[in-house]
Amino acid sequence: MLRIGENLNVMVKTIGAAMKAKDPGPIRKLAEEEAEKGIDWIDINLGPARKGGPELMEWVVKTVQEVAPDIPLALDTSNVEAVEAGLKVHKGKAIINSIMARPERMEAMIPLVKKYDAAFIALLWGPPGMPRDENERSENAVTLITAALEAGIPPEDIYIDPIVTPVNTQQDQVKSLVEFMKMLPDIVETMAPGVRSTCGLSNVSNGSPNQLRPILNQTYLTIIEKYGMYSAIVDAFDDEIATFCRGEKSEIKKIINDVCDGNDPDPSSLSKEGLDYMKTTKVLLGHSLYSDSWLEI
Ligand code: THG
Repeated sequence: MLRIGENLNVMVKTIGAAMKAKDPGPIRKLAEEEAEKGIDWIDINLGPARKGGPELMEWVVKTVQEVAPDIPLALDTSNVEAVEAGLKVHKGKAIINSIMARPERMEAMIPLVKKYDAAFIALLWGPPGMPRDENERSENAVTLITAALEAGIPPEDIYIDPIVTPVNTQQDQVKSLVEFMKMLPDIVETMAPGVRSTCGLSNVSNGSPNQLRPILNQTYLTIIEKYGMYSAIVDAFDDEIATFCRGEKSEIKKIINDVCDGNDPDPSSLSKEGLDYMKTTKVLLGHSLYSDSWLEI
């Protein structure tokens, strides 16, 4: 699974301050460190960037590409002018993060994808907001893929993001995303073979106890990878998640995959660690109810 590094974020104190002061030091350092970690894209998250968004995006893109020229960037802001300012100076194929399935967002941003030969993350957020289930996710995916194809965007430049939600408050949505991933290959095969996918992985563990976030993230990554997830927005410095993304951890992945296939391993054959991954898989698939103490049950 390919990785988009989430760390270059205006919400991070040192980075937000460096952006405000146009101090390139901390931004260069973080970009170099993400590059050393072998990240596939660096996400540049400016948030809404209402004031000075275009100049800021232009400056950050140039600053990052000076030290990490071989890594493409994901331009993450709701400010359309800032996205275009970034695309203008970006070298290589940028990804716009993201375009929602809303007419005004698609009309403003899909032409930019075409004009700058970029890619884009198709966020399955519809006109009424968050999709309620896998069927609404499918509708929004069809809307976005249709609009992109009409604009002449190649399928390989479309990354479907089914929207990961926290399991502690929206367990049904976590399951519905998995159901959607099972449906996505049919949509892609009939409409546009080559369409890819991505997601903000750590959303799944937002609000869960800190020491339990890694096992939730790792297990969910393995489940959605089984159903075809192509890439994920992750912490570039989480070496364990990187190990999972590189295709290692095959023993743990086998336990998770077996549970997904309905072939639950015999609990008495598993180590404590193996049992924890089995329990976590059941919670993420909605087979057992989430609580902060799910591993102790
Ligand atoms: N899909 C797409 N883009 C996205 C998201 C998504 N961009 C934003 C977000 N979700 C992914 N990016 C981040 C960036 C930073 C952090 C998490 C996700 C982060 N998290 C800390 C944590 O998880 O502990 C701190 C959180 C906090 O302070 O609240 O830093 O889903 N297309």
